[in-house]
Amino acid sequence: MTIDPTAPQGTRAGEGGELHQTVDDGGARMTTQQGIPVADDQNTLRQGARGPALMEDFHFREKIFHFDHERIPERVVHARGYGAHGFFEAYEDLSDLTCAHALTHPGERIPAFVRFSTVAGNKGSADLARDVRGFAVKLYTAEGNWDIVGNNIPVFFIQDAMKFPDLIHAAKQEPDRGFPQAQTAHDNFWDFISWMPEAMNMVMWTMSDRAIPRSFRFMEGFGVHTFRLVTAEGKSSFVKFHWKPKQGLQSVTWPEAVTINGADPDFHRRDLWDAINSGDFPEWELGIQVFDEEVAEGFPFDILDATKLIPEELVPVRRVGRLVLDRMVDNFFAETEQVAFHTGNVPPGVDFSDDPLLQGRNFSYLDTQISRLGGPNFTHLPINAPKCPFHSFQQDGHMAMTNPKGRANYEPNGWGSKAGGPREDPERGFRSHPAEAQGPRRRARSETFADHYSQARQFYVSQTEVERRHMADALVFELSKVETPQIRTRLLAHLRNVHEDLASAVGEGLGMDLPDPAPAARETLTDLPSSSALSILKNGPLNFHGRKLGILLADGADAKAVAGLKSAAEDVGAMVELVALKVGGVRLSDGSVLPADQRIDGGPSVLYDAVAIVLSEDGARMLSAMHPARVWAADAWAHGKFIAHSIEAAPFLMAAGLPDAPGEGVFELEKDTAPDFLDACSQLRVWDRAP
Ligand code: HDE
Repeated sequence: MTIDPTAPQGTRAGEGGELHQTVDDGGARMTTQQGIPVADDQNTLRQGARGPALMEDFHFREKIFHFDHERIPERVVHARGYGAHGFFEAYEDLSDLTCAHALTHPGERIPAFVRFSTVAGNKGSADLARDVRGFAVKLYTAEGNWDIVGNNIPVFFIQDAMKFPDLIHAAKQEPDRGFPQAQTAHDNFWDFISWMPEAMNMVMWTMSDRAIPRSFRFMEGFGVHTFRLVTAEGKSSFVKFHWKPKQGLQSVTWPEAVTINGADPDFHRRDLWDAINSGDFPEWELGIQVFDEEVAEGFPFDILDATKLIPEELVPVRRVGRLVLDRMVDNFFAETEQVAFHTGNVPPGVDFSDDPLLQGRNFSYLDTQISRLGGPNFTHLPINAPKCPFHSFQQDGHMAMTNPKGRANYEPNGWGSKAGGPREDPERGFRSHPAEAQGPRRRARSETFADHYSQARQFYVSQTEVERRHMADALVFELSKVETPQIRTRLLAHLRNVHEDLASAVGEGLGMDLPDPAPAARETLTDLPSSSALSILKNGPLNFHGRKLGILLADGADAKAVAGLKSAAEDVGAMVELVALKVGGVRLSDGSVLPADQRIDGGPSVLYDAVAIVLSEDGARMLSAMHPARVWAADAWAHGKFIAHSIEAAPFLMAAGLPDAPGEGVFELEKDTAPDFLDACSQLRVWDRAP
């Protein structure tokens, strides 16, 4: 091993001057953290083969000491997350709206890191909890990091950051019993909500299928708050940020979510990992809704109220750039766990509005890193460090890793332009928009925030029939887990203000009479028009690209049919998994052995967007006698999936409980071609069939 005395501090020897978050140790000589070569990493140093361990064993002590301190506190919310790298590029120069470098240099690729997350569950909880998904984007722009710390839902539960700890306390495990984990289906959450009518719009979203996405790739992202764009001349406009997935929207159903959480708690992580590693890079377009003060005053709601959105029919979403995720992390801890987002990270050209939720967040995101990442130098971690030059007089602290040379550590100083350290830049430096504010200092909620139901109702009426049914089912499920009848009653009273149909469906499902409507803070309920953008089913995919086909096989399956299905699926950019009784695989009709990806109990049909069942007569007979196989097919049918099958598999489908003439969405491979089947699969479900 050579020693490189000039290697910069903070890197392993010989690795150059950049910040490194991962190193390749493959094949290298093992050393202690002090670089002492290790001869034996299997046995502690002891006095005699059966004697006591010795304190002088510095290698053992270092190893155990480090292990003992491997964990850092998980995020207080959004603990479970999954990140990936990529880039953002603007389509056009938006200098008429902003001087932000990222939005004025079309085609320039700006490195990006995105972390998706659930909110309520702990780090080890399951991916398909009914929950909001975090959609946090860090753009490493030429003028500093720009974080859009958003969610997959465009509104929020509360209007004032003061209530955030209460909301989260109520949503997470109850403090005496320590459960339930990663779900809102319990008394404390619904008790809190029942006293907070402002949450009603958000509750509509979380009780919709938006809260059980099929994949991170198939969901939208929203900046939620109103922000500002500011030009070089200081002209400011209001803006809402959107991320529109090119993959189309898709969710699973609740009964599927419940099964997926057991069969593959990492369903969303695995999906992103598989897609990106197979070269199928998910992509979102950055959308902006831009408006000025005058337009804002014409809305029947307040643009500073984060429980409201701006319907796309009122202000269209202009697509101004794209975000592509094309690289998984090298090390989960170094990148996904240590990444620190902050709503306060905005470059020149982007600014805040007076949304009281946003203002509170601007404190919290910096503050929380002190207990999570251990001190103020978390910005030195490579995943958090800007990729543009950065120079400040902030110094010292735990784990300071990038430290300035020289004498000057304050300013103004008289040490000259080079020795005196960094200097302000009045030209390009960040300047806050000089918005004027007035009014007496008091703890108050604006009257303009008081309509709690109109947009909740708008969301409900914008859904398809199927989606409305799912919302009612979700509310019935959640409120049936609530043990205190008064809480359910209070909720029903709010639902009556949202929509009578929804209230009666939920009352019926709970077996409860409807109470009087809750008294509203403001009597006026505006009947806002339905908005297609709010429905998932109206914004589904155009084809089966990026979706997953599960093929159930048994010995004797027709080799040509299997090969035809696989290649047709690959042609449309879908993934294929083979499911069989044994993971070793099946012997096909031509005598070849085809290994399976999943054993039948590890690959239930809920994991797939569509299924095919290719069996010989013998195979059909064998599987008909097997409970897990029958459930596999019965579930696919009950969940409205498209099913293709060999003609010989028909008796098996009947044994699984499918009707004699299964009708729409069921394809016989001898009659319909595999490409026809996959074409039909782009509709994803036959909703009439689902119970
Ligand atoms: Fe967060 N939120 N939040 N939040 N939030 C955090 O910051 C907070 C809110 C969101 O992948 C924490 O670094 C307050 C809205 C995401 O690392 C914390 C309020 C939206 C993530 C925090 C909100 C979000 C967080 C915990 C009310 C959507 C995960 C760890 C005023 C627009 C980021 C951390 C990641 C994380 C505070 C409300 C999105 C404690 C006080 C609204 C995506 O700082």
